[in-house]
Amino acid sequence: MKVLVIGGDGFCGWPTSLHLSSIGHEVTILDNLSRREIDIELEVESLTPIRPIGERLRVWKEVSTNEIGFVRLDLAEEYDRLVEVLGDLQPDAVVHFGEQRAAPYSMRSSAAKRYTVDNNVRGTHNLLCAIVESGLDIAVVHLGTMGVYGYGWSGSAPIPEGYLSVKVSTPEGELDREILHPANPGSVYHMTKTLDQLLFAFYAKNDALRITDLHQGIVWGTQTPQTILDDRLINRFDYDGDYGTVLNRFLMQAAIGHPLTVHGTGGQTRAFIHIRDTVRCIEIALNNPPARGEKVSVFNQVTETYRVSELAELIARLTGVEVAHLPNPRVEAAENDLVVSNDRFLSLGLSPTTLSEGLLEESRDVAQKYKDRVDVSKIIARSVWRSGMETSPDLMK
Ligand code: NAD
Ligand code: USQ
Repeated sequence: MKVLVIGGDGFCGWPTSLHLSSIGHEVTILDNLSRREIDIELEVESLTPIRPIGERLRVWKEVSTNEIGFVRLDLAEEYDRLVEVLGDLQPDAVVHFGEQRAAPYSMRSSAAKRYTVDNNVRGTHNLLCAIVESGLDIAVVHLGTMGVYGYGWSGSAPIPEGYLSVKVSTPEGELDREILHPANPGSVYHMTKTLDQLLFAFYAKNDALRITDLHQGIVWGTQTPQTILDDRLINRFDYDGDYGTVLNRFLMQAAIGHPLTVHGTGGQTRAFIHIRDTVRCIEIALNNPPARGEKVSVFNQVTETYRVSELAELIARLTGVEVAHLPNPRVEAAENDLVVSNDRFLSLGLSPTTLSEGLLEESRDVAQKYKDRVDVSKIIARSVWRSGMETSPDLMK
């Protein structure tokens, strides 16, 4: 299959591109390298020393003999070139990772909020519009987020995969309906993913585009069987307060003896997935696209759920590092339960990589190896989400 991987230089996109290339797909990466520019803006670098994209691709060719193409293009800004690229490459599928993906970054300033909306919503719309203009039958696999559902909305009922069955009372009796699960984003970033969902629903209905939306949990880990083949293929590892996600941050903090930065009581429950399972899920999604004319196919791309405090206790027990309870800079419920249905990937053969202590050690070793690269001043999250107005806790559910 010919696959265009948008955002293929990023944390999920790079290992996915290598995985797809290693199993015989013809891969081209499209990326504007904005994530590398944001590192410069934030004056922080990936904990792991990632190589320039050209070198990454040369090394992959040396190691695997497979070639991956590269197009530097801004999905949100360069519509006409995008149409040309689709026409030239004629891909069978596009995997869309190309968005600003950090919730704290999206909340740090008005400029960051506006950039996140402009970049993410325009980018997704440009892609859908360009596919229609190309006249090609290109399947889309998009990386969405568990955060579109909100947390704890449905109590102990599992969050379904995208759609909710509801009963509508009418004077003639009850109607059975299936609706998109209500959206309840917790940040401007998460809000852009809920807007993406509407764009997908419209283009599936109006133009019969074949679209899969993967509602992914928090990704942890660093290496996959391909990125580990050569140091120059190493994946990125974000640890700073804006881009670092909770489990990888805790692993890095443990490696340097920094108290684990739990926000509040750590009562927030979130869904997780290892990067090795992310790449496998994309492969499964590519192999199982919806048919033309079908509704958007939604998968919950998660393997486990944990409370933040549980993760901190586990890592503290393994490493002896202290746990710090910091004031929560975010506007989020102090505690929530989370039960998620992930039957679709399991039924298609995903065998989940659970958070066994062995894998935690592997990630801890990466953090240990590169700990001299840590800038300690970048660890604490500085993006404060509160505008001073108190909201009702009920709105957080
Ligand atoms: P990342 O920031 O590491 O990678 C995103 C890539 O997209 C970067 O290389 C960036 O340069 C590129 N990009 C951004 N805007 C672009 C544009 N306008 N044109 C072209 N390229 C552009 O992020 P990631 O962690 O790899 O996440 C990838 C996707 O998966 C995102 O959409 C994110 O929302 C989703 N996701 C990530 C996680 C996670 O824990 N990392 C969890 C759930 C969902
Ligand atoms: N948290 C801490 N301490 C930290 C960092 C985070 O207690 O040092 C807490 C946060 O307050 C939050 C939880 O951990 O309650 C998760 O935070 P996170 O930064 O790991 O994850 P989040 O902001 O939700 O975003 C990440 C990715 C995003 C993806 C999302 C999946 O950056 O791209 O969409 O995970 S999900 O959370 O399932 O929506």
